[in-house]
Amino acid sequence: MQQYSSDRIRNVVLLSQKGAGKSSVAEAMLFTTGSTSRMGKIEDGNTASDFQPEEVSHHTSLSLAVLACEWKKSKVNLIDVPGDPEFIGEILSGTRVADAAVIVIDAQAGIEVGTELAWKFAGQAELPVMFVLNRMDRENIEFTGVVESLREAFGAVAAVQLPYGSGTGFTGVVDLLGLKGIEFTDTKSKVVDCPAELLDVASAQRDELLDTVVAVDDELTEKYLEDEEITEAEMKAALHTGIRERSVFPLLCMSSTENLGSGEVLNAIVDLLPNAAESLESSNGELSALAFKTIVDPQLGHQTFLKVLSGELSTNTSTHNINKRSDERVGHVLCPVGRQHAEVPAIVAGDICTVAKLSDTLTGDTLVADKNGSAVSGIDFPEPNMALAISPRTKSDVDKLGTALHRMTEEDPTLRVMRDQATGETLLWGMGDSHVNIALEKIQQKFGAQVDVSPPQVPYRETLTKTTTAHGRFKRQSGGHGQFGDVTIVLEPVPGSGDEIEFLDEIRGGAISRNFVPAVEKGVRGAAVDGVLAGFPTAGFRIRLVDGKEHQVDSSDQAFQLAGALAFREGAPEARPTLLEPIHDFHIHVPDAFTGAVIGDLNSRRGRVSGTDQGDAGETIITAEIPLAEAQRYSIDLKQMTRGRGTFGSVFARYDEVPQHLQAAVIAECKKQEV
Ligand SMILES: Nc1nc2c(ncn2[C@@H]2O[C@H](COP(=O)(O)OP(=O)(O)OP(=O)(O)O)[C@@H](O)[C@H]2O)c(=O)[nH]1
Ligand SMILES: [Mg+2]
Repeated sequence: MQQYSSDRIRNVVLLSQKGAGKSSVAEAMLFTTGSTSRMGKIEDGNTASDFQPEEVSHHTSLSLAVLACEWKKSKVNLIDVPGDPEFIGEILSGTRVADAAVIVIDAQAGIEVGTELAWKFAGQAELPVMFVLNRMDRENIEFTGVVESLREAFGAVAAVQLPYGSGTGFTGVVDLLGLKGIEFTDTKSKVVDCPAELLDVASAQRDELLDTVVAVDDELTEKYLEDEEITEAEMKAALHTGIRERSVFPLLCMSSTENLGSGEVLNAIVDLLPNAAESLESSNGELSALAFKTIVDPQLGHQTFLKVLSGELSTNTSTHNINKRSDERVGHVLCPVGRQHAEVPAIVAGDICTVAKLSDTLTGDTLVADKNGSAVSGIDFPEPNMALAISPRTKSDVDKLGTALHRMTEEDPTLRVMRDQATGETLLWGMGDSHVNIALEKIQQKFGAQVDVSPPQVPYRETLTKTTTAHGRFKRQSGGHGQFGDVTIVLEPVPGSGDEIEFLDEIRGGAISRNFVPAVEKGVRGAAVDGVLAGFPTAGFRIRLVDGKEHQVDSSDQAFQLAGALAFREGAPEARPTLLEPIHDFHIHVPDAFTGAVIGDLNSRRGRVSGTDQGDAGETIITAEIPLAEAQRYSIDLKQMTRGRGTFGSVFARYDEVPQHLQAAVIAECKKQEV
């Protein structure tokens, strides 16, 4: 691959509803540009983009892929990401390093949930947008209708092409900028006169396009109003400006699987979308490169995707990871085309490459020339919101699972592994059921670790609600030395003290020696770990040690510890023990239309809505408290309720009493599991 200057580079992220055709669009473009010698198919599992085993078996993209190709003396880095929003980590990495987004639309389906999300992701990253109406090889496509609905939803969408027709009729397009026909022949295209039968419609559409385009530039508006001729070059220049400013969004047509129109879309990417030089974050000549994706290959080791944001990155360079404060040696600099790589001597600011075997660098880190460099803003990944408890099936799976989890969390910042201190479970957290299930599949298939999976246990607690005096005596006479300890304690509820257990030594007159007191405390606290209701830790109370007896010879720490434990076990059932459950604060973002349904559902989950606010356009933010026991599957349920449009985050708030009428069921369930 040749070397390109920044102004000859385009970084384009492909976004869409899952399955609209992003990877197929990229595949067609690779073939058209000559990067590949044959076109792969999603169904055959041989596309350049979806090469990971899970992508091949599921016929879908699960991981970001960069596909570099050369077109019209420029380099186009196509960044193909999954359409499934649960793989948001990949999507956010892609939008962070792209300079523009191509939103692919299934021409037959029109605007789908994923199209709205794609628009949102592009907007959040302030990316210029180009729409590509894909699947034009399907029959009966209502081109004008789709364009109208896009305009209604997204504003100044400007069709720069008019398709000859759809299905077998999609044999060419009218280029509305030049008002000429472009016929597709054998995957190449031929410029012809605009077909006579389309001339009227095409002229009317060109006028509409002109209306949108001239609005970008005051001088052009004036010319237009004075009926002066506006040239194709002037239109292109104004379009370019409008696209950069996100005030115009061009639209083109293609069929990726038939490879019709991909050359025209590539032309538009090169001619209309901003180049990397226009999008540089810094004009500083010093090296700074952002790691935006990490692949950990069992054989090849770490492979890091970098976008050079300023300066230049050459092969065999010493760099410094400013986040980790460690030196990193960059060996070969490679331009990725899916799993293939072309080696280059260096890449310039604005370009993307991969490098192998960095030791400390992970996604989000910045590499700079030396210690004086500064970090660029990384990627803001959301917190995962769904967990499953996992455990190795056999001893031989323990190490394999450990390796798998370590590598997979390095690769995917939205995947987390945490040990729940309260339940002792290992929890695998992800962005939803598909995300977590794909991770489980990788654990088993890629790393060969068999795991058992279950919903996470709710870390219930117990507490005491009535002050009770309890007595514990431990006495054993066996041969020589005996064991003796005798204590009286008062168990006193301390509402609102959370997981605290307070201990007060109120022994007066030396009923038991000072040095046995810590043993009593240890005994009571130890017994409280297994609550008397259902075995959950008991807390939120005070232990007052008020009396006791000791034996001159037979008393020991051990005997007093056991006496303390016995006193707790005797007293706690009398102290009206009750069950507590974790309550989480939820922030739920839903389109306005779903607010009622989501709030209704919260009520059925014992949720308490504390407020509703207006979020981004057309979106409501609901804040609510929900008991964790009712929200374990919320990510799946919210997705269903809102047809994939809702998102949420949650944090632990506090423990609350489980309503009395529900306690018996929880206790029975725990007893069943113990058996
Ligand atoms: N008829 C027709 N089918 C297409 C076209 N483009 C893609 N497909 C099919 O649509 C399906 C999904 O295509 P992909 O390229 O995987 O779509 P994607 O947007 O990358 O999907 P995700 O990665 O899952 O989000 C595949 O079965 C493709 O063969 C097209 O232009 N015409
Ligand atoms: Mg794909």
